[in-house]
Amino acid sequence: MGPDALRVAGLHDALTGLGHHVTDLGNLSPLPVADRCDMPAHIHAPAQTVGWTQAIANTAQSIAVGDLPIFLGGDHSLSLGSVTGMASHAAAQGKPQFVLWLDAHSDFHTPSSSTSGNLHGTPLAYATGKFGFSGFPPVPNPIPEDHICILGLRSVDAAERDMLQASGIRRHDMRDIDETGIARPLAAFLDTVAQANGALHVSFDVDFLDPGFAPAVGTTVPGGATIREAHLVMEMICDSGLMSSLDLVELNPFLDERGRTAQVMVDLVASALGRRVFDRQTQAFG
Ligand code: DIR
Ligand code: MN
Ligand code: MN
Ligand code: MN
Repeated sequence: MGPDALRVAGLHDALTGLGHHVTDLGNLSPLPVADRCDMPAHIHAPAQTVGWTQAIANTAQSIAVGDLPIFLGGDHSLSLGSVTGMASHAAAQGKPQFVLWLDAHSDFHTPSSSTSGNLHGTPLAYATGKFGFSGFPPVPNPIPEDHICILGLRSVDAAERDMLQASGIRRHDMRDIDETGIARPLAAFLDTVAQANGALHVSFDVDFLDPGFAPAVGTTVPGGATIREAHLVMEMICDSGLMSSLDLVELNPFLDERGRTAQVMVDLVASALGRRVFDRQTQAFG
C-alpha cells in the first residue's frame, strides 16, 4: 500500500510542478521463483524476496540513461534489487556507484546474522557482495564499502555493529549528527561522489526521520532526524546534482493518520528535486 499512499499524497504533481516529466511505471510484480529457497529457516518470505529482487534489479537496469528512477516501497528489502540493479546500470556507463543510506538502522545483516528474519535488515550487506547470500542472485557490480555512507543511525544490532566497525563504510550515528550537524558529513560524502564522477543512489527509510512527525513506519526509533535536518539533506542532494536514483521505503499507510507521513515524504522528495524557498545567493557548503 505504500506506493499508492505516496501517489495519493501527490508525488506526481509535486514533481511535475517542479518542471520534471514524470512517468509512473505502475506496480511491479515479483518474478516467479522456486518456492524452496536455500536460506536459513528463520528468514521470512525468502523465495518471494528473491523474485522481487530480480524484478526490481531488471527494471533498474532498463532505466533510460539520464532518467531518475524513484523506487516506492514497501519494505526496505526492495533495495536488494534497486541498489544492485542501479550499480549495474552505472557500470554499463563506466560510472562508479555510490550509496547514501538514510536510516535509523544499518541494514547490514546477512541472512544468517539476522535475528529478526526480516530481509529489510540486509540490503546494504548484500550490495557489497562480500557476504554469503545463498539463494539470491549474484551481485555482478558490488558496491565498494568506501562508496557507502549511512546517516541517522540509532539502532544497530550487535552483529551489524561488529561487521560495520570492521568495514570501510562511512557511518554517522545521531550523536555524530548532534555534534557536527548533518551538513558536514553529508557534504564530505557528496564531495567524494563528485570527485569520482559517480552515480548516487539515495535510499530513504521513513524511520530515518524522528517518529514525532513521521510515525507511519513499523520500526520507529525515537531521536531521529528533524524535519529541518531532513530537508537540508534533500536540498544539499539537490544542489549537488548527483542523485541518479532514489528509494522511498517503509511507509506504512495503515499507521498514517490522514496521510501525514506520506505528505512529509513527498515534501522531502520535492526538496531533493528542486523545491526551494529562494535561490541561494551564497553556497554555505561545498
Ligand atoms: C532490524 C531492524 N535491525 C532487523 N531493521 C530495520 O530487522 O534486522 N531496518 N528496521 O530499517
Ligand atoms: Mn520492513
Ligand atoms: Mn531500512
Ligand atoms: Mn530503518
